[in-house]
Parts: sequence; C-alpha cells; structure tokens
Amino acid sequence: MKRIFSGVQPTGNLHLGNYLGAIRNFVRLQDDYECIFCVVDMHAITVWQDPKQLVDNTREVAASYLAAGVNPEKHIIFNQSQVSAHAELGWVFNCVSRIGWLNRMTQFKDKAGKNREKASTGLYVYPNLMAADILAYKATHVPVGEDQKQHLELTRDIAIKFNNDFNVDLFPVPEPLIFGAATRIMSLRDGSKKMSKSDPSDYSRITMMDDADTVAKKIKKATSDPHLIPGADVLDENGKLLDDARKERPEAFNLLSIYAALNDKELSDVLGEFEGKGFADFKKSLTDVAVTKLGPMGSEMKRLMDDKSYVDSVLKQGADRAAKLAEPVMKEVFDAVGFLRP
Ligand code: AQP
Repeated sequence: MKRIFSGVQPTGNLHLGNYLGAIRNFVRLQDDYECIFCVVDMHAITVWQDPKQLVDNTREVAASYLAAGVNPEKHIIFNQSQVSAHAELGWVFNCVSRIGWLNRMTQFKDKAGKNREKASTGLYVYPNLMAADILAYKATHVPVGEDQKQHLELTRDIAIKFNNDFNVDLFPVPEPLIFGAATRIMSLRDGSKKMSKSDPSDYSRITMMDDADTVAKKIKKATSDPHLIPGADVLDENGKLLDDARKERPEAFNLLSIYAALNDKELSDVLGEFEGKGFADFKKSLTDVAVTKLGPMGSEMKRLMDDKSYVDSVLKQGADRAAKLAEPVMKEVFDAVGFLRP
C-alpha cells in the first residue's frame, strides 16, 4: 500500500492555515493510504521553545489530529523524538546532503531573517531531518503545502544521491501530494504574509481552539477593503484567481478563499454567491461557517488535552509502531554505509 508521512511542529497556536493546509487533508487521506502522522518536536526546537510549553504543544498537535478525525487504531500518531531513527538517519543525511543544496532553501532565509549568523545550525539542516522523517519509513507520498515543496525536492535529491553513493536501491523517491486551492491561508492582518503560529499578533490568525466570540471578533477586525465583492471576471478560464486581482486586494481574496475552503466550494461559487455585496455581510457568513466547522473540533481538542493519559498513550503506542517500521530500514542504511553493529 502507498505510505504517507506528514507532520506538524508543536510550536503552539495551531491555526486555520494548519487545519486547512494540512490536518484536514490528513483525515481525507486515511482511506487510501497507510498514514504516519508525526508531531515533529525535534523540528520545533530549531528555534527556542520553552520546555514545559513544548510538552503541552506536543499534546495540542496530537489532540488536533484526533479531534479532526484521524483514526489512531488504523494509522500512526506519534511524536518524533520518541523514535531514534529520525536523529540517526538525519545525521547520515547531513553527510549526504550538500551545503549548496541547503543554501538554496528559501524557508531558512525567511526564518533566519537578517541575523543569519545567530540562527541555530538545526534550523539550517532542518530539511535533512525532514528527509529522514520521510525516508526512515520509505514513505512513497508526502502531502505538501506550497511552502514545503522545495524541502520535498531536497528529500528526493537526498534519496537519489544516497542510492547512487552507496550503489543501492534502498530509498523510494517520494511523490508530492498537492491539494487544490486555498492551501495557503494568509494573515488576517496582512494579506502578504502567511497565517503563522509565530506571528506576534493574535488577530493575525484564527486558532483551532478559539471560541465562537473570539472567532467573531477576529473576523470582524480582519483587514478587508471598502470595495464590493467582485464577480467571476477576476478568475482565469480554469477558475484560478488572476495574479493582478490578488495583488490588488490580497486581504479580500484571502477571506473569500477561507470561506471557499471551509465550505468545500470553488472560489467561483463564492463570488457568485456574494458578488456586489460588501464585506460586512460577507464577514457574518464567514463567521458562521468558521464557528460551525471549528467549534466542535476545538471543544474536542480541549477535552483531549485535559485527558493527558489518553493522548500520551496514543503517542506511545504510535511511537512503538513507528519504531518497528523504521528498524529494518535503519538496518539496511547502516549496512549500506558500513556501520559495524556486532
Ligand atoms: N498559512 C498556512 N496556510 C496553509 N497551510 C499552512 N501550514 C502552515 N501555515 C499554513 C501548513 O501546516 C503544516 C504544519 O506546519 P508546521 O507547523 O510544520 O510549520 P510551518 O509551516 O512553519 O507553520 P507555521 O504555522 O507558519 O508555524 P511557525 O510560525 O512556527 O513557522 C504544513 O503542512 C504547512 O504547509
């Protein structure tokens, strides 16, 4: 069966972008793939995390998978640091991957910012660890948002180079699974920045655990514009938003795209529904659907986070199953590389 690996970092403030761009898709993949869904705590520490908070945030991500509907009996849910294969293979890949390849990674440049000398070395080699996450299980498919495409390319390059360097046919070259429109949700305050856990403004994102009042307040305050909602003439023949239209009204189209994604509709249908209306009306409808979709999930997440022993047992059992899957792969890797293991 085709095998998927994917993960979310436990860096707190899980938001609508994480849900629409990743977690919701996990639930949809369960029937057709064998899935390994990881809480990537080792990636999280590439930037400073408060240790106590990291523990809570790890449970928060696991709870979000469960509350969204991932079945832990059928699929694997675990946190990365419980399975040593990630660190072991990550090291081997640090020695296979090239500095020139890492220098091209745009996410490092974005996250490290101007003060690159002060960024952790972990942040720099993060894509090698991501390759290890995927290849330790010989995953064949990886669901990726726009922002992770480049890292998956690097994973593919590492798999090919490892196979060539050691003259083996050990790793499959994993394929991306790219989901349709609205996979990139932007900040509610600034339509040129993606919605992000680390944005200092709470009003930039709707979190998965926001209550109805908070969701309503955030949508009310969300940046929009005074113009009316346009018709389908802002779309190309494939129903895709024209670049010029997005550039002119990034916040407006972000809100419309969120509404489309939450309703599982095309943007063209949403424009048909609201053409000629102002944002005040539209925001009421957006609030209704956001509260309806996120409310029950947020309550379930809170319930699960109070039941720590259940979440921890899911993570432990998942880690045991994941370690069993990775063990024979790591044996092949150590043999290929020439690590003596009497
Ligand atoms: N704004 C977004 N729109 C759509 N998808 C998004 N994802 C993140 N932000 C958006 C997707 O969520 C998954 C998990 O992301 P991650 O936690 O591993 O790291 P990230 O992409 O760095 O997420 P954030 O929220 O932006 O966190 P910080 O602020 O800590 O960097 C990925 O599949 C990602 O595509």
